[in-house]
Amino acid sequence: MSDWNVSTTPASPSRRKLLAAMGAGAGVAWSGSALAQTPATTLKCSGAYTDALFHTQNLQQFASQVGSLTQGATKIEVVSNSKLMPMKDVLPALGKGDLALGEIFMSNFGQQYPLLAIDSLPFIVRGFPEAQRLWEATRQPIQDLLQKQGVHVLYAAAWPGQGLFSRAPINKLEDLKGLKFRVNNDATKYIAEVAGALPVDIAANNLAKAIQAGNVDVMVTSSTTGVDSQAWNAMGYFIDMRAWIPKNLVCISAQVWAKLPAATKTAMETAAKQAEARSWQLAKDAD
Ligand code: PCA
Repeated sequence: MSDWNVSTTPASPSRRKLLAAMGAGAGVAWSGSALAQTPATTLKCSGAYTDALFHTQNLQQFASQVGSLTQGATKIEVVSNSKLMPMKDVLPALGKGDLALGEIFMSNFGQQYPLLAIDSLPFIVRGFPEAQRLWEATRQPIQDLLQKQGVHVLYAAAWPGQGLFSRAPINKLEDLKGLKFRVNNDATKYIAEVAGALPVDIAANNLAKAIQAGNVDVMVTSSTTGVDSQAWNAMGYFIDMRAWIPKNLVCISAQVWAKLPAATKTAMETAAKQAEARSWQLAKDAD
């Protein structure tokens, strides 16, 4: 396991007291002296989006809640904007234990794990309540699938419905022919191919630059990503299709998870539950 993703520092005397109190309160079977020696652990978390985006803010809130619930014993350092690694590398890195935590766009991994493409099938859900039901129905198999890859799912975070942005009006399928169609999963790639467009795979954090450079004519994404990538500078047309409501998954390496003290696991589960509930509300508000 690389040490740049998990680091430890000695516990300060005041934190040691808090740790001892927390351990006792949570019924954790650690002695005061064992806790006194427990170093603070910092876990790095790879975020795929800009600081201003609601997903990153929610992730930061999750991280700071874990910090406060563990009285500073476990700190999560969110590194946003894929500065640690490209999002496509996050799942394998978590599986190998080279990365502690990370946020991924679930359907981006649909080619490798078809189950992860389930929330990006067009027109399967017609709104947030149905999207939530789809998640409830698929959460367990998705968790089981990723667990086998060495990845423990903490929470899912929804995006607003996906619409079509374009430089020129799109009235029929043929209007997409030959256009540079930005893709971020199998669903968008398939649509681009069927329409005779040119699929260009661009991560969300590189989208603003790509649009500005003229490398994207059309894309299917949320209103929030449209704003985040300043799509209006180049794309004056938007069809509010709400074709699917995809999700991010925030995950921890199963190797890292297995080594966490029980109280930290409980703190992470509590914070994850709240982050998941917040994300659905944030997605609705942002739309
Ligand atoms: N924005 C991200 C994922 C879905 C969305 O709305 C993107 O376009 O990659």
